[in-house]
Amino acid sequence: MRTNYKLFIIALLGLGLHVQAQEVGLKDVLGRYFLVGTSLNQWQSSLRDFQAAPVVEHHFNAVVAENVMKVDALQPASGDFDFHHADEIADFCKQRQLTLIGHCLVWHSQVPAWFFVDKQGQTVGREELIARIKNHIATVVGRYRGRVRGWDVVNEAFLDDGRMRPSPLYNIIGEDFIEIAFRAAHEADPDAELYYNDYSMALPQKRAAVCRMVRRLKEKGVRIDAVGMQSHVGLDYPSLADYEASIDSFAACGVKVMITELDINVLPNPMEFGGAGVEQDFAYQQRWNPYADGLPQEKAMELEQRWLDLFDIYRRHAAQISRVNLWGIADHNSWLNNWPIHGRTNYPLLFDRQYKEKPVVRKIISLFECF
Ligand code: 9MR
Repeated sequence: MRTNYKLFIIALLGLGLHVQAQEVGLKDVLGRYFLVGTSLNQWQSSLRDFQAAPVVEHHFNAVVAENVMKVDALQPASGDFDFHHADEIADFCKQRQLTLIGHCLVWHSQVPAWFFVDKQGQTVGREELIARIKNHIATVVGRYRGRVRGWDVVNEAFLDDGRMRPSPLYNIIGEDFIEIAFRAAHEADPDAELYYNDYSMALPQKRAAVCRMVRRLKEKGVRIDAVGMQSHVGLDYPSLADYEASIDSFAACGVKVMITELDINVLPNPMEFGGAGVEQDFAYQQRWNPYADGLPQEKAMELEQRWLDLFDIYRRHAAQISRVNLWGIADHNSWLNNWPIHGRTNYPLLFDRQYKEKPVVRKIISLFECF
């Protein structure tokens, strides 16, 4: 009887410990090594989607605006800035003591049409475009000085083969636009960290091109603190070896590495698909949307293993990494339900469509607990 009683107490204690362990959030454990972030859409940061905030508070210590700090949101018309939604996310972070990361100052995409044309509708001249970039950066970075820890200054300037992307930025200004943007951001907030951010960063040619750029900026005395590997990955791409090699290469250039937009695409895709270029758009066919009613057990296991493989890399490279950031909280938030094919059901994030954590969250935490 006495033994049974003891066993009962031990079981109760065990249960207590278990419940306590369940309460630890990602940031409580992984946060010992790097920032743990998520992107937020405007419904979440304005609390219209009220389910997101408690998850953010429990699991994350850093936040990025998914869209509201991009050029089209902030300066829809020339000189006409709209900070309403960006201020909302800045307040969201301030109230919860979350680190806010700015995304993004210079990008070829999500730029309003006026930005690259003059009053006659012709391609804008080099000096005028430089002036527009400088003005945008000075205004935006200046406004959030002291509130944004660091900025994705330039986003996606390279093609996957390592050549410069032939965007209006490059075509009109030349590769100098990168240096100009970094210098302008530093001038507007000398304390802000400055990052270069891109996708497909495990590709050797792209990795080499970004390393060359980082070294050149550093030689010229231009501030650059980190390289962001977006990490929109699939179940079987990129290879873990290539991915790890990129972390090592960027770190060897003397910058920190940030995993900035992590998600895992579990859906089959057309052969021609690749990278994360938003211009890709394929017609919907049933065969590209096989898991509309749920992920089969086998796929779920494969997905879980992929998460653990990635987080094991982050664990082993923790000294080189300063932030791991998910691109969204829950599966229904993800852009991957609509890209590169509209209207699919994808499972790319760590929380399900009810904002419930997936079992892999505890496994990731355990991985770092025994570190
Ligand atoms: O997730 C963003 C999606 O809501 C937008 O429609 C899209 C438009 O460009 O941008 C998505 O975020 C992108 C990020 O800003 C830069 N890297 C690629 C991301 C996914 O496209």
